[in-house]
Amino acid sequence: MKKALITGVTGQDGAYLAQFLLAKGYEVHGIKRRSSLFNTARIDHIYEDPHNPSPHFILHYGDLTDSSSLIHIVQKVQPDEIYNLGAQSHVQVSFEQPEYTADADALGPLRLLEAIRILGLEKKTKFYQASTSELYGLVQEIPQKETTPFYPRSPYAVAKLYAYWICINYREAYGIYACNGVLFNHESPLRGETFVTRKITRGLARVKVGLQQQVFLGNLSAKRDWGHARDYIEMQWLMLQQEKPQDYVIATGEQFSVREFVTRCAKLLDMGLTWQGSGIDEKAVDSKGNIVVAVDPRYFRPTEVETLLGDPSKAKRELGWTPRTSFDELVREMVDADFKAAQRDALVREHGFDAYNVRET
Ligand code: NDP
Ligand code: GDR
Repeated sequence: MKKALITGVTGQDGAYLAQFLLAKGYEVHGIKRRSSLFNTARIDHIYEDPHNPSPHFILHYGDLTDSSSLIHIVQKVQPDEIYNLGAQSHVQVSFEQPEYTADADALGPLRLLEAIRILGLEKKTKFYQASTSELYGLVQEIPQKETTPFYPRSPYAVAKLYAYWICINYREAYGIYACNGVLFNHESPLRGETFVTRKITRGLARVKVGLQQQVFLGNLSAKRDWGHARDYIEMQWLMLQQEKPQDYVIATGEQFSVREFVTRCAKLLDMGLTWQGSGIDEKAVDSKGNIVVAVDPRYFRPTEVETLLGDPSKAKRELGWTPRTSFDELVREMVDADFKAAQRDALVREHGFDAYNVRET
């Protein structure tokens, strides 16, 4: 039985990947952080009681900023594959916490690669690094592919640039099977609530059921290449099943603006929104004249990534990978999930049980 170790197992991709690897017959180990509240909601459905005599899914406390915890876990697990998905993954937050972001996102992967080396696992343990389209930042070529030059535009992206190169350096210097997946934005109903797609699907669903009145957004003109997380984690696994380690761009090859994402969601929710104004006065208004979506400059970034569009042809050519979920299907799945959640929250509020659990974004 193969053993996989996933950092960031409590996050969006970690949850999908853990379930995928369990279905493939892996023994899956995940690293979770200590938190004052339960932080395992995304993996509760695959949780196994630690009293189980032969568990397939095992969680360990650890942190990417804490070398000793990582070395202990890698030593104990002796994984065949490590998927480094853990990160302070919010671009805007990285401007507020640049040093912590560098510690977790740049030095975290270095600590894991060093753990492999210190424990003499260079020939046993394969390593996947969650690299990102944010590396392209101020784009130098359209669409972006494996050979496109990088121009990172945030502390997050600069930290991920270090991670990208340290992964390649350890591959070349020590013969570790280490790969970068340069993944473009991928979303799902499990997406964190403060990333723009989920903020929109959740926010509009809550407006629809009367739980809130407005959604405030930043740059409506930003364009992204949005895919489904479920499709992208399969590629993370495929990258570690090849003869030689290589880096791949994973994307859909299609892009849409934030404004278009709002329009599609509003249509699915039958909200009849129309756009008015421009710049920071742009808004989406319903048929009664209520402002449902407005711009709040607090969500503008000091340096923005205006447009990203990936070219996944290398992944298609060499690994036979193509995304399965269309943009429309992705939007529908997210809207449906958030509408259901909003209806549940509205019911909870109606019955007076909302003191703690039902909050506005
Ligand atoms: P999430 O933000 O949903 O998950 C991040 C995970 O990392 C969480 O489990 C979080 O734990 C954990 N984490 C954060 N800081 C630490 C730390 N110091 N030590 C250990 N664990 C930590 O991200 P996604 O699942 O969306 O993304 C997975 C990876 O892929 C990230 O590295 C991200 O940067 C990268 N990426 C994501 C893309 C996307 O569009 N989703 C695109 C390209 C790259 P907790 O739950 O406790 O917060
Ligand atoms: P991104 O995702 O920065 O691409 O990073 P995010 O959804 O945060 O932003 C996408 C674009 O939307 C614009 N935007 C807003 N963003 C947020 N979060 N909130 C808003 O209110 C808002 N309004 C407009 C942003 O300015 C941006 O242009 C994600 C993360 O998952 C990274 O970890 C990952 O590496 C990249 O995708 C690829």
